[in-house]
Amino acid sequence: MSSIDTTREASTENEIFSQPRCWEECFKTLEEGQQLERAGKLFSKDTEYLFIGCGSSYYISQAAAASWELITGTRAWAIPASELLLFPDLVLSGSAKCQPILVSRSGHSSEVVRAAQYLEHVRNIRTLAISCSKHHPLEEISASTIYLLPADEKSVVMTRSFTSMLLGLQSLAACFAHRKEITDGLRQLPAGVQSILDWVNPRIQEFVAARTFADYVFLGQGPLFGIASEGQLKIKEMSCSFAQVFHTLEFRHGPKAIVGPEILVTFLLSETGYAPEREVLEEIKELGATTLVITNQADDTVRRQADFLVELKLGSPESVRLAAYLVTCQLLGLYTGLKKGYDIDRPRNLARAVILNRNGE
Ligand code: F1P
Repeated sequence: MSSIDTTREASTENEIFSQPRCWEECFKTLEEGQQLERAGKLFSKDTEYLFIGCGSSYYISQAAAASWELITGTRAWAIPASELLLFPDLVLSGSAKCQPILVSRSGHSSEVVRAAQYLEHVRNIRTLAISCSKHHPLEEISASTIYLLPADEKSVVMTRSFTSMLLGLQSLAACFAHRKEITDGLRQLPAGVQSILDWVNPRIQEFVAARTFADYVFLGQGPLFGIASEGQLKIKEMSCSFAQVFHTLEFRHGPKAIVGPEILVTFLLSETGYAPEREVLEEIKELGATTLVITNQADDTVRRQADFLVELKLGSPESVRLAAYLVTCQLLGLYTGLKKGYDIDRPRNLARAVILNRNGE
């Protein structure tokens, strides 16, 4: 199959495995439409960048804001759209000029649409949106929209749309900051992650089939905190299991009270914080947890402490490896949900977007 077939029935599983091909198509649409250069025209140097979204799109915003600072050196942060709607002065208090970037797969999530209306019409601030579809209220309100149509999904659960919009925003940062090595690193990801998917898939299926967990903890620092947040959401959405997220070193300060062999603790080990994060891994393994570790390169200590180890072995700069960390978490959610007999394509209590009526209900 050469291009992405979005006409077939919802299939979260296919959408997870389509990611490397989908990313290549998204990079093409960004280049062909000169979308990054056009979006960059909205930006000026003395600006701070505010990433806004809901659900998975809020976690994209967290990872994108951290990547943005690492790649461009300019201040960036992320908030859920509801914070801007309920505490606008708390969010927009600073004196510095702020460039809002609104993230939404559908462009229909009411809180994100209302955040755009508030910024454009009340605060007279020009906004940039990024989305995987067209013809929606967000594009009508935002000054400019980046489209990643190949990444759109039939499923309720966001998988390739998450990673594609994150890669799109990292590409925008690299373009804006003229960081060619980052752009090159991003373009190498599809091939690198295809081999990771091929290696991880049969092994994580076996791991999930052989063990049952009462609770799931995801740990990550810096730009990996947004990815760890999405990892816990995938377990919740796809398997209706309890799952929590913490900054890795924060897990010591109380939450480790829950640790036992029935708890799966997933470590997204960064290169920058490798040594202190590894110490937490040793300590939590000592307390009896079952551990899943994702890292770029492991040493013997990590190899000994991991019940399940994924080494990404990617040559690209650390800041652009984030999407590669997530695919294992997506597969963990998928196979745990299937094992518990859930219909992954029709997750309990969820819709593709949260659309509220006028009274906000
Ligand atoms: C955001 C979102 C999804 C979530 C669910 C409801 O949608 O919260 O992250 O998984 O599907 O909608 P969007 O604004 O990105 O379309």
